[in-house]
Amino acid sequence: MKQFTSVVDVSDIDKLVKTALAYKKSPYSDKKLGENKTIGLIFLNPSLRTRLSTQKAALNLGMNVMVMNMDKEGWALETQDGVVMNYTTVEHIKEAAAVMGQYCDILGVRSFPKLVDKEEDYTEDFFNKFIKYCGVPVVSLESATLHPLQSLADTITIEEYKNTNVIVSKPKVVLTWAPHIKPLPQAVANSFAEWMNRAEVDFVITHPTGYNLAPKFAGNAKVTHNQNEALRNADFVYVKNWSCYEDYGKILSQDSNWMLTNEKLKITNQAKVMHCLPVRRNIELSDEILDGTNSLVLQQASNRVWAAQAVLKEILTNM
Ligand code: AN0
Ligand code: CP
Repeated sequence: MKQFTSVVDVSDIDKLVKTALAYKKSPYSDKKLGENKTIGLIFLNPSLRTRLSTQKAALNLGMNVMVMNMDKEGWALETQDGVVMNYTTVEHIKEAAAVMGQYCDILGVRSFPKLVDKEEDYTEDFFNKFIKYCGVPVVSLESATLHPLQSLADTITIEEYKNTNVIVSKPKVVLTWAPHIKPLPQAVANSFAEWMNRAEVDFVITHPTGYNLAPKFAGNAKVTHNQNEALRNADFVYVKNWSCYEDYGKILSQDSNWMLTNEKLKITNQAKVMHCLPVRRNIELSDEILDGTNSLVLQQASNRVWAAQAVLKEILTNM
């Protein structure tokens, strides 16, 4: 693997999942692989899980790790070409990314969408420029439109918890929109859809009208605006808020009826409930679900380490 920005960069998803599960059993089996190699983790937005799990994964492989909170500690970055930089930006991404590439063998980058200009976000303008100018392999720590390390961890979690007794039928996986008070990126939902569309699952997306995901990520998933219909016999329910893709970055609904409760879970096949975290309790997901036995949110967060370790292994062995 030369970079990890989308499922499209992965040639063999099953192999990557198996590598991750092997690291879960034996975290230090490749502790020499990353010796004398440095990864830089560059954050333009906040993070808890991505920062710590990717750092831990790199340390397990014997890598040196540098973390930079670019938004708080770096110079304000310019990304447009040909501008006269006489306003707030201090340094151009051309120099900044190239300099980071001098210090690091691999760079991880997190940069959320601005949710203002759909075209700018969906062409991954920032990420593509960063990749072009840094000159080393890049791992997405969540870009404007995708969060592949999260989706790999989610895929691993579903693999671990799916009912292997039912060989004949595929697990039913439902991605349900949930309410939120702020306009959030579509990245987690886009990415989950991108991975589930390639998995051996029956995949359904449910959301209020107006919340369609970009067709290139929703793919051939079944889409319904009837949450109950989607939840019927579900084995996994993935809960996530996203802001509108069509009416870009807008909030059209805050309908609390979309929040998952134990009552709603009754129509499922005792579904496991997933969320990438951070989650706003009793807005996106009820206390009773998060504190109950159906929740897999901690297992997902735990699998972020093994997901990142498998990805870094693939990149290190192809350098
Ligand atoms: C971010 C999002 O929805 O993309 C990060 C999730 C991993 N969440 C928030 O901004 C709350
Ligand atoms: N799920 C996830 O990526 O969490 P952080 O934003 O805390 O990294």
